[in-house]
Amino acid sequence: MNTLKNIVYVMLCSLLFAGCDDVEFLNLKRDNPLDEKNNANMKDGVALKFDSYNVYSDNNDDGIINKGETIKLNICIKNNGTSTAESVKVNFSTTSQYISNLTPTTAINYGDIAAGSVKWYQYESYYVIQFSVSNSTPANTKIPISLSITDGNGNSFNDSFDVPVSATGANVIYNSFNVYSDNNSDGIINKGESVRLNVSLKNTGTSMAKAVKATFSTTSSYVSGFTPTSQVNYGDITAYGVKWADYQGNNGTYEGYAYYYTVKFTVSSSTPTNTQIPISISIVDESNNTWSASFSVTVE
Ligand SMILES: [Ca+2]
Ligand SMILES: [Ca+2]
Repeated sequence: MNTLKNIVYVMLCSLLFAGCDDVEFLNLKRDNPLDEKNNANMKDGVALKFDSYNVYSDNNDDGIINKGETIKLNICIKNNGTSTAESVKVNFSTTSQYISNLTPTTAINYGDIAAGSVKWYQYESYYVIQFSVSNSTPANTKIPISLSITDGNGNSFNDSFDVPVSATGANVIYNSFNVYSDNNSDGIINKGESVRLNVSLKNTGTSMAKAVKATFSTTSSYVSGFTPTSQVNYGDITAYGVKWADYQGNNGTYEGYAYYYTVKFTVSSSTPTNTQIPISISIVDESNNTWSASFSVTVE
């Protein structure tokens, strides 16, 4: 008899729990942000939150946030409530050590936001905040932006979102050199000559490299008087672009040809024929992106 009693007991329990959906007190409160139906934060029929952002401007104009850039963002706010949010104001801030000069620091007026609607500051292709990203920011760092939102009825809402800092899309490499001058003017590097070379760089990346500088050096024991040892300016190099060095405000080219020189050096008169002279290039842009390149010239 005990066995039968136990079976009946187990069946009754199963029926009770199978019907849990209908038992009010057993239902836990759901919070699924993906269905956008969570009104747990609704106050006076208003529920304000971050919706989306877009990059209005950045230094190299690729719409991607990179280290060393000054960024302007527009930010869209959503009212998930059932009533119009009146006189919405938003204050933006960040705790990121990689961000400086986030402005404005005062609350920004978004005006009224209708129920179920989104609203950009002013208009979508504009900006609401500006900040500088440190040029020491590691790639893939996420910058947290906090929003403190209020409405005209004194209700307040807090939200936040992350903006990613991506590695630069630029990639600068050595492209080519030409002999600008040599002693016997045959355009060939011979032993005992003082040689002046022009050197072009290429950006093989998909984004512009800004304010590129290159430092040239050689370890060859056959070379003396290698100058300059200081940085040479190349200016901005567009995606897929080739550039000769900049000289004193002009871009060092005329109808695509270099008309000045980048480096000069003297080749020892004891240099064996077919000696390779290696030249290293240390490249940096305004955001402290760095690239190493090299090429060699042959003494004939
Ligand atoms: Ca960028
Ligand atoms: Ca020569």
